[in-house]
Amino acid sequence: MAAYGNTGDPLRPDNPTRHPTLGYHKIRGLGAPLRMMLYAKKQNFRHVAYGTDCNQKWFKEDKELLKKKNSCANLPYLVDGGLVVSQSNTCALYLGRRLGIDDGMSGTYQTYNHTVLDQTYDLRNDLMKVVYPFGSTKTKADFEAAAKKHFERNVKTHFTKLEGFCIGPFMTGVKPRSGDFVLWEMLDQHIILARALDLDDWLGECPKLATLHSTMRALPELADYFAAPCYAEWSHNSPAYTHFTGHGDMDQGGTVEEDLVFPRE
Ligand SMILES: N[C@@H](CCC(=O)N[C@@H](CS)C(=O)NCC(=O)O)C(=O)O
Repeated sequence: MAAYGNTGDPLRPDNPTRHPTLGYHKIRGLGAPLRMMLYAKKQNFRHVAYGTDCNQKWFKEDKELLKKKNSCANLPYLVDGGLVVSQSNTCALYLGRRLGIDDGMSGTYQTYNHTVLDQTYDLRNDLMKVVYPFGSTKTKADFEAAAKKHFERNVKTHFTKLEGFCIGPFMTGVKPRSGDFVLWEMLDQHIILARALDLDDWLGECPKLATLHSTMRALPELADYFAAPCYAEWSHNSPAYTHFTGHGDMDQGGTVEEDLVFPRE
């Protein structure tokens, strides 16, 4: 079913730039670490962020085009030439290789990095049951109690595991790897959520994770990313459904399509 190989960009057959495209909802969510990686490496890219017109623009239009190349097409996705990549952790590993972020890791460290991605995904899945009404947290009235329980149980468990797994200052040592970008987003969302609800974020118990978060936040190569609307202004979760956007009630607005071209040093 999959049409592997470099057979032309399905979204933009006449794409003259050869820049990869990153597509995701117009929220932070699973797309944020991938944006961070592209910004960190000053990789020019076409940024597609589906907004309130997502049903038309993603489900009826772009998804149908991408499915012809990759039946697993989903949000987030990357299109790089004729290659369509989906599943957020696969996208992170793809960019890790494509951008050199994961270069030079031995097989052992690649395996550790993969563990970081999967452990972080377990944390993310637990968080989703709290911030969206699709699980047991049906209403906004249930949200605060559910979040408190989430920090006391899930966050404590996942952070403790990750703290024990962290070499420092980043998860597998001196350089931030793909797993660090994905973990950073989850740490940051939890810090902001804890602050909003006046809860303990557990980072006091996890000094290595706290250092990882603050070290990455201070990296000069990420300054543009932290100033960009996709980090500073967009909702953590889909505003139409979530109990927590990170910015109060907000209007997501329509789809954004932009070519991000970074100045060359
Ligand atoms: N396990 C997948 C989950 C992907 C997923 O659930 N994507 C959601 C947004 S977070 C979506 O709206 N997908 C669009 C679709 O189903 O076409 C991943 O990590 O990428």
